Amino acid sequence: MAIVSRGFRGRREADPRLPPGQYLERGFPVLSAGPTPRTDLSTWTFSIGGAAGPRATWSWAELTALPADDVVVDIHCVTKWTKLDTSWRGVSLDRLLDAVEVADDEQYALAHCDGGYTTNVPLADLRGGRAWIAYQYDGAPLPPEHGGPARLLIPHLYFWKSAKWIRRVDLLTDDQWGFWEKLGYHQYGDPWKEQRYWGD
Ligand SMILES: Nc1nc2c(c(=O)[nH]1)N[C@H]1C(S)=C(S)[C@@H](COP(=O)(O)O)O[C@H]1N2
Ligand SMILES: [Mo]
Repeated sequence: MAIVSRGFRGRREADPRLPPGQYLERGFPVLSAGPTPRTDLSTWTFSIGGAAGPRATWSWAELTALPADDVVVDIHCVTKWTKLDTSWRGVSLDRLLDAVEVADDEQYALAHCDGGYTTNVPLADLRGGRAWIAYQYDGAPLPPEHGGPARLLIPHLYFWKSAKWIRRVDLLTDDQWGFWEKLGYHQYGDPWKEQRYWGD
């Protein structure tokens, strides 16, 4: 409207790709709850399993030999930064889940990482071309501080769900909360609904 000055309007104009409460970040902040673990690629494995143990395990060579996707996505951290058009290469969880038997009542997943970090996500959110085990960022091996050798990438949820240094995903019959979820972060974490903390 005419009474709104150009400067005021300029600051208030919302980028449609920015979820509520988020600001644009051009750098790539590092957020880690502990030290950066280092794992030898010759012994590194990634597994999908359940309460009774692993059902499928891939070595580094096996994982990186699988057909991979190149994805360009926006990422949203609960500390309010959003980074647009980040580019990754990784194996889709759809492909990896195809290799294991999943019981009908296993509707939850809990990701486990080197260093002990965990995060929970409904199994459905790992399917549908929405989640990857990512091992490249911007055309180069994923740097250790950003989760290399490999991390979970689930860009439609707040970035704490994108577990760095991922080693295992367990399929569970009940929703077991992960590291930040137990400390007050929302159990689901949809940035478009601003599900930051318990009760949001
Ligand atoms: N293993 C592990 N994964 C993690 C974290 C962590 O501390 N440990 N931090 C989470 C949080 S809160 C965010 S915002 C992103 C940060 O990823 P980045 O450091 O690559 O920006 O990683 C997520 N994954
Ligand atoms: Mo975060």
